[in-house]
Amino acid sequence: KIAQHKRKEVAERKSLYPIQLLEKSIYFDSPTVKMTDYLTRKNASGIIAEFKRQSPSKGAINPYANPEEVPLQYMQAGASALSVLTDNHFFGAKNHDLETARKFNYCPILRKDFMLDEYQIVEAKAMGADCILLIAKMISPAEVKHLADFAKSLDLQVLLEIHNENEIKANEDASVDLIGINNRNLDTFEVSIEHSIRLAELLPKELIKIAESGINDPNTVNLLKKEGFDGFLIGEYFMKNSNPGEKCQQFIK
Ligand code: IGP
Repeated sequence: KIAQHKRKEVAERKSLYPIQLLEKSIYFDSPTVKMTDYLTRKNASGIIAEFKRQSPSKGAINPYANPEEVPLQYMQAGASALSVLTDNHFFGAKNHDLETARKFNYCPILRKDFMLDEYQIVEAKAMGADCILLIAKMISPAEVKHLADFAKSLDLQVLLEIHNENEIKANEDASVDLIGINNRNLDTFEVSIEHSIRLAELLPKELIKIAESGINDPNTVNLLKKEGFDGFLIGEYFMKNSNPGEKCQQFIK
C-alpha cells in the first residue's frame, strides 16, 4: 500500500519540480557528513535520534513538535546522528522538517522515507541529507543495488534495512554503508530484540550495524552494544515525551 502511494506521489512531484531544479540546491556543492564516521568515533553514543510526528501503528506521537528545536536538543544531549521522517501521508512529516534540521545542525542526517526511485535520492541530496534508507522488504535486490550505486554517485551513504535471513542473503552483493536490523516486524508490528541479535550474528563483523525500532530502555542499548551493534535508531520513545531531548539524554550520560 505504501509503495503504491509513493509511486503516485513521486510521479506528481517529478512533474512539479524537475530534477534540474533540485540540482540547484546548495547541498549539491557541500560534502556529505559521514554517518559511518560519527557512529564509530571514540566515545560515540551511537544514538540516531529520530524526528517522528506520527506513525501508522501508533497514530499521533508528537504532531506539533518543532523541527528547529528537537533535532538540536537531540544533538546537544549527545546523539551521534539524526533521522528525519519525510513521508507526509503515513508519518505526518511536514514539508521542511529535514531542511530545518539541516540548517540547525552539523551532523549526519538520514532521510527516512520509502525510496523506490532515483528522483527521491536526488531530493534527499537537495534537502541536505547525508544518508538514505533502502528497505529490502519493499524493493528487489536488483533495485537495492541500483539505488545504492546511484546514491553513491551523489556522495550519499546508504542504510539497508533488513528483517530476516533471506533478505540478508538476497542482498549480499549490494554495496551499502550500513545495515539496519528492524526489531519491528512490519507485518505484525511485533518487536523482538532477540530476533535482531540472532540476525546480527549472520552478518560480517566489520559491517556497521544499526538496531532499529522499539528501543525504550538504556539497558537494551548496552546489551545491543555488547552484541556488536554500532547504532541505535530511536524515535517514538523520545518523541512521545514533551521534551524529547531530555529523554535522549537519559540514554547517554
Ligand atoms: C524508529 P521507534 O520505534 O523508535 O519509533 O523506531 C525507527 O526505527 C522507525 O521509525 C523505522 C521506520 C522504518 C519508519 C524503522 N524503519 C521504515 C519508516 C520506515
